[in-house]
Amino acid sequence: MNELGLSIDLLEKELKSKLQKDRTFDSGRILGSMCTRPHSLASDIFTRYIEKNIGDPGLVESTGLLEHEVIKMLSSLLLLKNGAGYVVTGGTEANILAIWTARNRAKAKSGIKEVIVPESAHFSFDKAGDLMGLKIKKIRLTSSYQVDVEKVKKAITAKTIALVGVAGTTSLGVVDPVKELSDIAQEHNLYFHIDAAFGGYVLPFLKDLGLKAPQVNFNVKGICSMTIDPHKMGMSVIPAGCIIYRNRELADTVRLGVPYLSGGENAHATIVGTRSGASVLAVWSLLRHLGKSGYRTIIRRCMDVTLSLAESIKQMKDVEVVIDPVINVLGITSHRFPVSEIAKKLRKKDWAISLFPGHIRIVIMPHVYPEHIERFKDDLEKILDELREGK
Ligand code: 0PR
Repeated sequence: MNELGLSIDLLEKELKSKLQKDRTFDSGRILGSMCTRPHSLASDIFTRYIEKNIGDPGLVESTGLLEHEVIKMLSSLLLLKNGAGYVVTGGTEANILAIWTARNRAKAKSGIKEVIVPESAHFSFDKAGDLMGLKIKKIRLTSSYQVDVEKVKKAITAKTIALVGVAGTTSLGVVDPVKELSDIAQEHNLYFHIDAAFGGYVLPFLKDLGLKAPQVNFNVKGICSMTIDPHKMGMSVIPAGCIIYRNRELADTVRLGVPYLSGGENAHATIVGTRSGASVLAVWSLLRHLGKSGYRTIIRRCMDVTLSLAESIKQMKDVEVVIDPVINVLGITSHRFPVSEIAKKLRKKDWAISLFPGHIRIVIMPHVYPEHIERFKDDLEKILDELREGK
């Protein structure tokens, strides 16, 4: 740090030049992110209330009440009446919290406890396992990329404490057979968590759009908790994830008393201490402003673009879709050329795409418009021509 500070003008110039390599969502080149440019209302509210720390609830009592309202609104989207939960930093924190809750619920079990997750589960479960000394057992997928229920059954032992299902997988947007998993969890008294970090804001709207929508909500009785992230398809500002528990008792399993904070007799049940109240207010404002109809409109547009891109890929030679998209996540593969080569060439043409083993993942977020996809398809055709010519 220098002794003397810079003027704001100079600072702004320096910062701008130092940020040159960062990409922006408005460029239309980001096709591999599950985040997007936040809705302008969320950004406005976030900046306006930036100072609020919901980690000291006594200071921001009203924000605390609005956090309850957020949980109530998201619970009702997931068909739950008396849910409990928190706005957290993202899907990772929500998933770690769920596993922490499962671990505490099964404290009496001795030895290294086991958590069963699909092979497609997000790496936040590996983080949870590492942090808590748990064994994360990964179960193979079926040919439809859902977790293999028979293999789940076989993997259960006396040490198993939790079962995880994904509603909108990171790599392909697939939804696991939630009802079957729920039955297994209930039969073996296992904690059952659904990671709907991405799918939670999409799946509830698909039926009204005339699309086939797997049922993922708390009507499935074995579900103990769900992750649903406002900073993904919720279009809010980073950081905003959410954990919804079926009831208060489950949420309190990881509750820790903090008596010295203002307001007295406080408690924390999140991993993070100081928490952004502005984030809570941004999420609240968007839910109130957009309502179901607003979100449905956004999702309709994302799904239209996704389905039309999937159709175009099917028409192209030498590339295929991995599966028909369930939500706005599309996997592109090729039987003729290595996908890693295609991905390399796409990145060279300035497309920010994700490469998974065997496929390229495209996420059609609200910042992706048809004209961007037209450019993407042109580039993909050119790349395929190059590869055919052995370049
Ligand atoms: N659960 C699922 C199903 C996810 O896909 C993700 C992240 C998480 C949990 C974890 O959420 P947080 O990242 O909020 O902790 N999925 C994205 C992914 O790995 C995260 C992401 C977002 C990656 C934006 C890149 C990016 O630009 O692809």
